[in-house]
Amino acid sequence: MENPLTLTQENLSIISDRIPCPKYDRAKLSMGLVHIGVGGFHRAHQAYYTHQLIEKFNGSDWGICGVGLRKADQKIHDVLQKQNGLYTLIVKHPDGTIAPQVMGSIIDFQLAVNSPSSVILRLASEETKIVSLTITEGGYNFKPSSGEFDFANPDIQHELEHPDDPKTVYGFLTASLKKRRDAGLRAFTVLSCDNIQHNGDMAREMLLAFAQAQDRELAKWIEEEVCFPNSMVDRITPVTTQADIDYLENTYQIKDEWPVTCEPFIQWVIEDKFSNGRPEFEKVGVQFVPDVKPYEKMKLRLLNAGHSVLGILGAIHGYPTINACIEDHTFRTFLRAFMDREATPTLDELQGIDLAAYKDSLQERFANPNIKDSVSRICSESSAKLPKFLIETLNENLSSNGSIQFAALVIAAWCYYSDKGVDRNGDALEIIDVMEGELHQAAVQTKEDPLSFIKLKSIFGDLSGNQRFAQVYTFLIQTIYREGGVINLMQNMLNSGFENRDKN
Ligand code: CS2
Repeated sequence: MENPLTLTQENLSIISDRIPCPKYDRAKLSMGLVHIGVGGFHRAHQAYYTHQLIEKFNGSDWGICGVGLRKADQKIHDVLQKQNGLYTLIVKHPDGTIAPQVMGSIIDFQLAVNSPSSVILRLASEETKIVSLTITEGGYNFKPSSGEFDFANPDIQHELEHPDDPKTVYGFLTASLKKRRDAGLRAFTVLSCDNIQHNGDMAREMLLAFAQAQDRELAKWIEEEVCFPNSMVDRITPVTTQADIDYLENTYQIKDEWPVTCEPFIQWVIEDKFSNGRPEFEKVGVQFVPDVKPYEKMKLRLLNAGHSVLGILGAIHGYPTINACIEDHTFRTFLRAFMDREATPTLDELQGIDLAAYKDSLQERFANPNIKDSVSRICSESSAKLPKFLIETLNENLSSNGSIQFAALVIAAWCYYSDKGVDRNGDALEIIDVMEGELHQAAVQTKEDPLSFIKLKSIFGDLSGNQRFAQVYTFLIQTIYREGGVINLMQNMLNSGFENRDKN
């Protein structure tokens, strides 16, 4: 048995006898990319594409400097520092094949809370051409129901008054863009990679709102100089488990403290508008298009919403993973009915895409038995996700008098989930949401007022005032509380027992 080796640059030549490792000289890479928010997704997606580009097409200008803005990023900072930015990407195929590979594209990592000034300098450096973001749906600092920038956030207040002591992404972007302007450098591109429709437009709108309040002249420069391409990103990346870490050590004698696992599927569609050059990502399969909007809407409303449909209903029902949900005929059929009857009618025309095949492929991806994507990951931060993934679809169907019952059931189930905090077997649910307290408070009042949950305006807007929705929702929520579950309702809906009730 070989010696377990810690994944570091020094050990790479030995490790490369065990699994594929970077073949390029990492010391020679420039840091053209700075990425804010280095989670599992970034490491399975953008950093993977970048690794491929560097390795196969000599994209040596595009090494990545990771940046963490939150205290919680300390752990990834420490691990990546210790491992010289190296980590293992473990691709898990549906047939059971497992393909681990060491990624080398991240060459530095900086933690903003430790040293805000060095993060500003990195962003302001001439070497930096693109600043990409995965800061989560909640990180954009907009009010979910109105879409306006939330100036009440104390961190935003702080950085408006202290531009040299930024806290949020907006403070860091303005502080560094100001330095670039003053030094006569070109602006970088801001490339959002979050699951938000029109993510680039959103980043632009929010950054400009902030910059206008901080420094009007600078805001004008940003408006003219910075490009914010919209992009659609896709790769299912479950939370890393101890079993993944053990697998590498037991099978390959590699000690990697934080590998990433993912499915084989990967997709990135980006609008081709950049302020300061870009990697030739098309060489490694990225699609550059003039308008990404139809693609992102399709992905958010089918894949992400589909995940939430399964995750929330599955959590209450006691399923731990998305593939366990999909194996259940009722869940699988319910998901398809939601996609066909409620999500699809709201999509724009998609040239060259066979939607039926896309939906089939989602079902297959969700069914991958080796991914074991936990429903708790999917349900995490639902207060930021559902307004984007599900509620917009629901509102459009209310306007067009389309079907609403499938989405309404998910929202009613989310209320029950937030109230009870246990599944149907009485086992505690792992609820991760910044609004957990407010959601619980609103949900526990359901018995007195069936609409109490959907009166949370910051999430649902005026939904409780919509008579048709209120009627459907009241019926559903009362049935869930009476029956202590969702499965009968799901079956009834599929047998069309409820379909007609849903029409005005
Ligand atoms: C998931 C996404 O956050 C979620 O709930 O739907 O993380 C999803 O797995 C990715 O967007 C896949 O590309």
